[in-house]
Amino acid sequence: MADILNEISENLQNGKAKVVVELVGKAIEEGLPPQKILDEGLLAGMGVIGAKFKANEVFVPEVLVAARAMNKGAEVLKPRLAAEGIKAKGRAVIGTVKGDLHDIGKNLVKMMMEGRGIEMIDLGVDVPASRFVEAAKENDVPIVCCSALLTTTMGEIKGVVDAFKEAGARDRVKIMIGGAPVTQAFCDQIGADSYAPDAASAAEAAVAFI
Ligand code: B1M
Repeated sequence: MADILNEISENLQNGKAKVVVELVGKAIEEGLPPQKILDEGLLAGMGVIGAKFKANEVFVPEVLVAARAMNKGAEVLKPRLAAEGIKAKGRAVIGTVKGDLHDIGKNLVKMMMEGRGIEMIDLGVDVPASRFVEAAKENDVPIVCCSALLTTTMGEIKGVVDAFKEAGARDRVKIMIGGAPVTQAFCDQIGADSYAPDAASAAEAAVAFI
């Protein structure tokens, strides 16, 4: 069992998206729990890449292909990560804030929320604050999710909170936030509604709001 998870992790680190997709499929067939495949295969591989990136042992191109393999592998898991038997109705907008191109965490949050029956309007990455407001209004959604992975872009989340205030729409939405540098203290400080440290708790909180 550990072998296939290691293989997933190693192929992800080498950016072999096609092999990762095949191995994730095989792990599912072998009956491994999807959350285990995600945590100990895909995210374990991403963790190694993250540490090597920090230590200047790998660079942006290697990280990009690993990220692509991560997203492809996660797509295979998507239908299986849905919590069985639980159906929450509702819609939410999600995006990575302006200046930030990281989308793996956002995609996982989206996936987990979809798994809980929430229809997700994905604005992608590098999303200006005004776009979050427009999309929430256009689609009449009660939840807005912001992701930020850089210390230099997490301040943009405050921009989103302020943009909703300026548009007179702050009380119509719950603003949920997350991403590696984001904390509960930051959430309280900028006046967002909810901080989630991971995708599963974000989905849990969204269901509770709805
Ligand atoms: Co970037 N990068 N990166 N990078 N990158 C980090 C974030 C960094 C920590 C690496 C490092 O130095 N150790 C560092 C930031 C340092 C800092 O700000 N203090 C960094 C840097 C510096 C940069 C560049 C500036 C590098 C450069 O160009 N010199 C550059 C910036 C580009 C930009 O955005 N403008 C850059 C670029 C990139 C790539 C494009 C190469 C690639 C992104 C590809 C992609 O996303 N498609 C990349 C990657 C992959 C990383 C690391 C290695 C991995 C991030 C990741 O996907 N983690 C990262 C190192 C690390 O984090 N250890 C790093 C896995 C993911 C599942 O976790 O996103 O935290 P995470 O999501 C979690 C939770 O945080 C939470 O749930 C998720 C799942 O449980 N969550 C939410 C996330 N969003 C949420 C929203 C919610 C709720 C929960 O709303 C409700």
